[in-house]
Amino acid sequence: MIPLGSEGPQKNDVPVVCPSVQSKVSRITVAIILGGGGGRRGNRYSSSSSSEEYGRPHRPHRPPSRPRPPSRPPPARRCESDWLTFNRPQGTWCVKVFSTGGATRDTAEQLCQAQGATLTGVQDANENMQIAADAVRAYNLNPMGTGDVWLGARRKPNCPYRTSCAPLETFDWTDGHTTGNYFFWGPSEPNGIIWTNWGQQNCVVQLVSSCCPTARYGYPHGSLDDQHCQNLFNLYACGKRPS
Ligand SMILES: [Ca+2]
Repeated sequence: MIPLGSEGPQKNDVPVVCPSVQSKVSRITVAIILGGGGGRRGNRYSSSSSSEEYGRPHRPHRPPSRPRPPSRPPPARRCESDWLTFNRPQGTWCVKVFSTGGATRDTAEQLCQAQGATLTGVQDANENMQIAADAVRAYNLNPMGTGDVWLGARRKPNCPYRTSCAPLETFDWTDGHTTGNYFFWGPSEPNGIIWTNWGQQNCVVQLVSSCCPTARYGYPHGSLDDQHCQNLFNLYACGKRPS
């Protein structure tokens, strides 16, 4: 019999032990394996030498490592309290309608940019009606004008005339955030009226009424109209990501 541990087994050596010792060693070996080893993993000698054999205290078994809980995502940024909050698939979007003394589409865009925003697009029907309601709020603060609200849209270059493209394919949203082609056009819009000096109606307004289900031209409250970008209107809708 080779005393256990008297000389470390060499590679390919098979230790010879008596059955009783072998049984005890086997139990210890199993316990070590089941307990995770508690020592140097990969040491081929660790299972054949026993601390019990030599009276050394057991090294405490290291508890199995627990999976770390997933890290919490950063808290969602919120829109300012007086801006509408839209939870779009592509992220949160904040919108507010403002009133001014009369602005072209480009001037309205500059007014939005002065607030870190841009003229907003409309993602869906819910947004469309919430923006219309906010436009009525803004209108009631300064009740004058026609109830036209500048939005962020441009006629596609390949759709210069009314018959060039289908109504839902005629304009692009310009805010860099709105996706899709939800355009709640008024009847017969976008009609692409061409004026000699102003050219095509390359921009878009939303028509709102502070009193009635119908707005200008008898169009439904909240419906859209293509307009000449040079026109002057009092309302404009800004959009931005939360800051
Ligand atoms: Ca029009």
